[in-house]
Amino acid sequence: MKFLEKLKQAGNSHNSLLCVGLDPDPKLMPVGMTALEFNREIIAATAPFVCGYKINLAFYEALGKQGWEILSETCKLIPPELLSIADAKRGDIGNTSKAYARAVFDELGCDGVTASPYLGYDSLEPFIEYQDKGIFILCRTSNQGSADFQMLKTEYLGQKRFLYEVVADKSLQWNRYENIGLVVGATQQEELKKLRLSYPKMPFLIPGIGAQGGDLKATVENGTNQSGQLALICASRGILYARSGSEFAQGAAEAAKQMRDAINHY
Ligand code: U5P
Repeated sequence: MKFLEKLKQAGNSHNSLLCVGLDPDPKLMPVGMTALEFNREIIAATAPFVCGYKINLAFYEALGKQGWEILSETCKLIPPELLSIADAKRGDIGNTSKAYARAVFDELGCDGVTASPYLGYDSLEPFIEYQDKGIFILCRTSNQGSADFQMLKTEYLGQKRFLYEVVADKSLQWNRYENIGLVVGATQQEELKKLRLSYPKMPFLIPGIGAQGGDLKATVENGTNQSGQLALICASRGILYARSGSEFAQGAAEAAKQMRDAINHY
């Protein structure tokens, strides 16, 4: 199935644009619980309210040698009708990117990946060649330091453009299989609005809701297309750790339902 079709189907399955970030942090999880047990309960509690899960590989690498096993088992727990996006921010010389692509798509079986544009087209091509998978290119990220490079003005096709605008334009040029999307932070509303107007057919992965304080209403208004689609609105800590201790799963379910309903309301 083509990635855009899968995205649409996943959104329709629970009438949701919410994507929960599975970022298990031993400092915030209930004491004595493994990351896999935590993820299992989070997925069971939140699945009815989401279109998918975004799995940041950093939290699994940080678990040491069990990390990959937990990551791989977590991917298998995600219901097949929902999306699994590996937030890996990959990108290296072509030959190395081929190995990165095999890892996230063949080994983990994820539906999508995040990738950095910094090394250029040949660093992304191995991912793009998986025509049914989604590649979300970092365009205007949610963190404060994102302005250091992304907001630099540069000469592009005879005009002064911000670097993030060049990234978006190149991403569109590379989108011959319609499997490329952009990462745009929920803390960057002005750029989110501009990008949506310029790229009405591209999916956007939008992190920064919840702990980072992104504005949910503005995110829906600026980030979705005219039919209210093509946005994956992401929250991790705001859902995973909405309540502490033994009530974490119930807290996550409530937070996810509330966010899904608010998105649909807006
Ligand atoms: N993420 C961002 N901003 C970006 C790209 C990715 O926050 O521009 C990722 C983080 O690495 C983390 C998640 O995995 O999205 C946000 O987590 P939280 O702030 O909702 O807890």
